[in-house]
Amino acid sequence: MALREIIILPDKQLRLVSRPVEKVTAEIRKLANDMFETMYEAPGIGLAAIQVAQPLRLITMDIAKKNEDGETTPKPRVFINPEILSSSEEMSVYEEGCLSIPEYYEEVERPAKVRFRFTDLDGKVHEEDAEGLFATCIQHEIDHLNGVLFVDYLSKLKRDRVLKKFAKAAKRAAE
Ligand code: GNR
Ligand code: NI
Repeated sequence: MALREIIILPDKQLRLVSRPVEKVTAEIRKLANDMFETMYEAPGIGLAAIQVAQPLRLITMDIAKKNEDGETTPKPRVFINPEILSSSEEMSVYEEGCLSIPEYYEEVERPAKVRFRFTDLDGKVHEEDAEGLFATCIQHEIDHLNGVLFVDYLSKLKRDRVLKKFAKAAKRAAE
C-alpha cells in the first residue's frame, strides 16, 4: 500500500466529472487500497478517487461503529460506479467537512435517506439503503464524482469566501 497526495482547493481537477470503472483490475484494487491508507491517515471517513487525482467513479468509506464498550471496529467499504436510485423527502442537516477543503466545516442539508446501487470489488452489483451519517457521506462522495463540493450548497457569500481563501493561500504558497 502507499499513501497518495490529497488534492485541495483550488485544484481544478476537483471539478472533473469522473468516468465509470469498466473492470475491477489489479490497478483498481491497488488504487482502493492506497485510498484506504490515505483516508485513514488523513483521517477521514470517506474518499473519492478524484481526491487523489484519479478521475474514476470509485469511493472508499469507513464509518466505524462504536460498540457498547466504546471501542470502534473498522468497517472499510468500497463503492464502484455508485448511483442514487431514490432520495427521501425528509431532509437532515450535518456539519460537513472535506479533506480537499481542509479545516472548513459548515452545516449542509441533504435528503435524510437514499437508496443507491453500486458495484463491489468482486464486480457484483448491490442495492442498499443509507441513513444518518452514511446517507450524508455517500451523497458527499457521489457529488465528488460529479465535480460537486459541499461548499456548492452554501450561500454565495459563504462559498465565495472559502473559495477566495483557498485561492489566496495557493498564491502565497507559490510565491
Ligand atoms: O472525513 C470526512 N468527514 C465528513 C464529515 C461530514 C460529511 C462528509 C464527510 S466526508 C469527509 C472526507 C471527504 O472529504 N470525503 O470526500
Ligand atoms: Ni470530500
